[in-house]
Amino acid sequence: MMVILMLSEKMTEALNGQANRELYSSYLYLSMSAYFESLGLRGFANWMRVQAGEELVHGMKMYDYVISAGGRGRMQAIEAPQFVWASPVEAFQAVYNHERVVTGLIKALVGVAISEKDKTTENFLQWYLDEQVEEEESSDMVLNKAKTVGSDPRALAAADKELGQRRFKFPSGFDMFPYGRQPEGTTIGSLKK
Ligand code: OFO
Repeated sequence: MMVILMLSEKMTEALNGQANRELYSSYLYLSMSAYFESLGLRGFANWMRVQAGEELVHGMKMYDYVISAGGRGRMQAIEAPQFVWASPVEAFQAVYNHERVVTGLIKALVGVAISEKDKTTENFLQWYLDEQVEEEESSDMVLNKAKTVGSDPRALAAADKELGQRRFKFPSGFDMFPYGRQPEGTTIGSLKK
């Protein structure tokens, strides 16, 4: 397939940089999932693992966009995330804070698209802006839940059960493996009970 080069160098670099941050987000949430696993809170671990899957998709969606616009994906080192948190509340507070930072990064990326007069990329980034609204809302909701639960063991067990219900879903139209059909059973997000 012939691709018309559409992205400026600056735009390509900025998109590759954000794809890296999305993968970092995935890594951060996977680290939190491992933290909750270590506490025996598998529902909390599930919520974080689904979140990690979503961030991976955000990064891949950006990577695919760079390619479809004639650019080249550039892999860079992914920063090591934090390893331990003082409490579930502290971890969820960190999720909320992180999402606020990411919203700022996406807005800055929109700023690059505007300065590069790149309307197509600006439109593409609208999906990420909408996603950030959802992510800030959902992380705030879970943070409040964790605060309410505190250290009450029964409330913690109930919240763990509830967060264990979260399931991963690919965004509509997104193909994680665009090079051909994958074997059955290769879905992200299935958690052994
Ligand atoms: Fe990629 O949305 Fe959260 O960070």
